[in-house]
Amino acid sequence: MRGLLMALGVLAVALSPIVGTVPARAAPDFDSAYVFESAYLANMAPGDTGTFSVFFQNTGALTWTLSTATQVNLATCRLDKVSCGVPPEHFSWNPGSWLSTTAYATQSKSDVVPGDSSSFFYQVKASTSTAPGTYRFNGDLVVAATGALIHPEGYYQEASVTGAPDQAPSDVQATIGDTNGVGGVNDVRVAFTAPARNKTTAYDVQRREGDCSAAPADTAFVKLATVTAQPGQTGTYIDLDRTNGTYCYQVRVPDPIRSSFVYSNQAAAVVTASTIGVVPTSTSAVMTQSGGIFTDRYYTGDKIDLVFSVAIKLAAASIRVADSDCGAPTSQAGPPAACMGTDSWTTSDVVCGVNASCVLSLDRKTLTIMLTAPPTQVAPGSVAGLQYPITIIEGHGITDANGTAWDLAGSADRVFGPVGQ
Ligand SMILES: [Ca+2]
Ligand SMILES: [Ca+2]
Repeated sequence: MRGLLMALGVLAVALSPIVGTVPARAAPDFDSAYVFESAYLANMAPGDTGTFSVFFQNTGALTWTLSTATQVNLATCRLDKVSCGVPPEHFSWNPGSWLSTTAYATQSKSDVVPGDSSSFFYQVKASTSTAPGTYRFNGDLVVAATGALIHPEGYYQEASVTGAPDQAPSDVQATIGDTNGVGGVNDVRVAFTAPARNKTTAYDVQRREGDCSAAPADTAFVKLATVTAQPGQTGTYIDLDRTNGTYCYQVRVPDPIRSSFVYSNQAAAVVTASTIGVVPTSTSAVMTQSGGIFTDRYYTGDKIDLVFSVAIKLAAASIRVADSDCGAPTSQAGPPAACMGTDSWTTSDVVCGVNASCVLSLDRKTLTIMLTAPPTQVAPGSVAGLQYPITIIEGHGITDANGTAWDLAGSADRVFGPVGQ
């Protein structure tokens, strides 16, 4: 036996140069070559999802065919690059779409003939609690049916997570008050809590005309101010002197990773009592008392109440009135009836402090005028005297706090008399 073994050993040595010259062995059934991969995922924020893809070429003899014994998977490997077909360290990044607990993905082409390539792609999701850092995902191709590694390459890709972005407030509220004593209840106070975990202390307060039906990024939102608020503290902004209307407020903070913003909830404010931009009109004109001297005409002792849409002030106030010599006006809004032929109105002036006492109510919205003497006639008209109903055709020295004149033509009621009307 010993001699024979020796002889075979000599034979083997003698034959080995000959073996080296035979043609290359045929390709193994399964083999692969790494081709390329997608870029690493950078600047992911907690909660973000990204996709990795990698291409491998089939350099073996068999076609890789899905759902058969020759299906090829991209198996998961641990960070040591050699422990494959086991759950990887970062399995928690599986958004639920990985092929299994031990494979990221299968071949994306159903058939990959020898020489052809296929991608393998899968998603990774950074949970909201992921700490900033770089996370590596290792893998290699395996025969799906057996888990056998085809040609270990040490494939990996990486995802980088930055710190959690700043959050927008979630408790924005808008309340209306009279902060500066100008223009009535028309100051909108926007208040919010700065999220406790934020790094930023700068919050943009935005306003949009109209209700809160718009998308946060709607360009109709305009920035009013950048409010400083420490984490966990309250930020406030007061939007002064709004005109009447509906407004939508929101707060945003920059999201530099996405070159964008994150937005708060929206809060609407409906301003109804502002006098800014409101033209004073009379909403009611009623004769409340007759002087008793005449029952058919406006005369000494008659008292009227004029109610205005906003608080008013008086400065050498007077009104000019026209009567109904040409017929009654068609509505309480006036004007006096048009005159036919030679008919004409009687017109007269009522001047506060001269032939009338003029008193404003506490809220300055009701003006009570009592004639202390006959109105001062301007034009005699067709019939002597000021026959009811009376229409106010001019007002002087009766304005809102800003000096805006009483809009007679736009008033709902400027006709009064007889008493009770
Ligand atoms: Ca105000
Ligand atoms: Ca008359």
